[in-house]
Amino acid sequence: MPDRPRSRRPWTFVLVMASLGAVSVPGIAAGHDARALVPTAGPARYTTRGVVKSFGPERKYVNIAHEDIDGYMMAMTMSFEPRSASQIADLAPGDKVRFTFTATDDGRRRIDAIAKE
Ligand SMILES: [Cu+2]
Repeated sequence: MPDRPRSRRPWTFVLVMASLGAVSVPGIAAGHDARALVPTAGPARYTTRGVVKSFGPERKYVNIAHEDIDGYMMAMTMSFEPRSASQIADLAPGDKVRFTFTATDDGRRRIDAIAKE
């Protein structure tokens, strides 16, 4: 198999970089700024501690005051979705927990594991 002509490679590189959003275009500068607030691309998993504050209807989610999450966000209260109802069935407001969750591209946070401390 002969090598591909080298003259084509720079063009391919530009296409790849453009598809990754690495080539800036003035018209979409604001979009780039917004994305810069998201620390990682693609699903990312984090482990942290927190205090259970409240639950959503039918325990579809749990609001947890979490500690600083390195590389993700500072301490705050936010919602996390269990993967199954049994994951958070025995939790109550005020419980201290340690948990691992996955942050997905669509802004959801799914609990992978959670346990009282
Ligand atoms: Cu948060």
